[in-house]
Amino acid sequence: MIQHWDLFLAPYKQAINEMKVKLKGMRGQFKMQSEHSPIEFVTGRVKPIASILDKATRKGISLEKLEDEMQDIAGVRMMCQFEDDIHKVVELLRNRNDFEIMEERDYVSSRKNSGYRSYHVVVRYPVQTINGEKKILVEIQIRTLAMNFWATIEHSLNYKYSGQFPQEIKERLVRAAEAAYLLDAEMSQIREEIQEAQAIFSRKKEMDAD
Ligand code: 0O2
Ligand code: 0O2
Repeated sequence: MIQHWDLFLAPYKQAINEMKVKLKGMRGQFKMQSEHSPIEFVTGRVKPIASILDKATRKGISLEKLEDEMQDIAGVRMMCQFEDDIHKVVELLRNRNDFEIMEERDYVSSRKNSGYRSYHVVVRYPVQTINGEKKILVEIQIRTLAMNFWATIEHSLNYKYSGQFPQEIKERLVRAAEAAYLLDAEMSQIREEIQEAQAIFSRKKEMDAD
């Protein structure tokens, strides 16, 4: 039994704070080089105790095993403008050596039945404490702004209906997820066309200068 939640959750809080600084730092580096940043913004949270207990009951995880078996007590979210950026962010994470990737779950290429799309990377992040190093599981969710819009609203409706959506709402949410998917696809296409136009324009400028 966990007697002191504050003590148990302290390294998770530290991990989130440190990771947010590091991941936001990557965005800063892209900006400094005047490059498009595949990272739009980063958020993080430690799961509230009530949600930890709910999930433990739902998944049959005993409290002694929370540390090893609940992967999202610490959660970081990275939002991207374009779907392509998600893969760039995953690659950036794979190339880092300040944490170890344990698992990847790709709900971008195969969405969940609910309509949920996102790329999940579970890492083991070492936190330095006064009692030595402690490795913490952190779930990083990487998604576009459109995927995040859908997930945020679906998540809040979930609370209202306690996860038991009427069939009609379920179908509408799947249709809304499809609309978010089309929005991402359209934005990517517009972006490609702008990039092509820019490339043609700069080639023309170079030729005119010769
Ligand atoms: P709720 O209930 O969703 O409203 P800062 O240090 O100022 O940059 P701050 O204030 O610590 O940031 O918050 P941050 O990091 O910007 O965002 C925390 C938010 O993360 C939460 O807000 C949620 O919107 C979001 N979040 C919720 N669930 C998850 C999750 O599973 N994983 C991740 N990574 N983020 C989540 P609230 O107000 O805590 O919660
Ligand atoms: P929170 O803090 O309320 O967001 P499970 O929890 O059984 O679905 P598992 O195996 O723990 O699944 O991992 P999964 O599905 O890869 O990731 C779980 C987290 O992904 C959820 O955390 C959500 O943040 C997000 N997620 C997964 N499916 C959906 C979905 O259909 N809709 C939305 N909005 N988010 C989803 P929690 O536990 O719900 O916590």
